[in-house]
Amino acid sequence: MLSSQLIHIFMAAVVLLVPGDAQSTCPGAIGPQGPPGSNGLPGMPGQRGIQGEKGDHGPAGLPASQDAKLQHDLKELKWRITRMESALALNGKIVIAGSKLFATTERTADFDNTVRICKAAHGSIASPTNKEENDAVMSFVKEFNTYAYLGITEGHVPGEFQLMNGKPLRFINWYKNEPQGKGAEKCVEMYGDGTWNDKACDKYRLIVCEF
Ligand SMILES: [Ca+2]
Repeated sequence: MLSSQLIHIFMAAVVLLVPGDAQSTCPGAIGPQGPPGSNGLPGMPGQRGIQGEKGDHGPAGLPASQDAKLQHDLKELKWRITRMESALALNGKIVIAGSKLFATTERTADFDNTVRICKAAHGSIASPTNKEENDAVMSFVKEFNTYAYLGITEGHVPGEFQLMNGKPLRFINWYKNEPQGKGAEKCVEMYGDGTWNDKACDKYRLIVCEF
């Protein structure tokens, strides 16, 4: 009992006698809380995360032949293109011959510019390879009463003409006694009757392109 009292007295003495911080031992009254500080600067961007695993393949699509919507859309597209072609052909804007479609700008140009203009239109200078195609070009020559250059030029051998891609001619329709330029007439023009004549390339002829 006595020892217990002594311990308490000792502990009280320790608390009183051990020097401490003045503020902690003599705290003043707490002042009013200040306003919140302004927001700090944004932090640095975090590091890029690890790439996730590749996902599973989606379900396989139908083959085009069995895709009803795709088939319907194709049918619709074909129908619309056919109508558009028919309307343009009706106005004489285009002439369809087999798989080719011929058109004229209704203007004239020399050979090089005709090639350039047709190419710029994503086509090429008219190069008939059969009678049907030749007749298609002829229809424009007759309509505008102006000869047209063809996509046929003289090769290295005088008198030997070929298609622009270098392939030999499988169809020819030379006018009587043509070609007779003997190397001096490198290009070919079409007359009003559809026949061909070798001619210098710097004349102005009707621009007819094929697509
Ligand atoms: Ca000639």
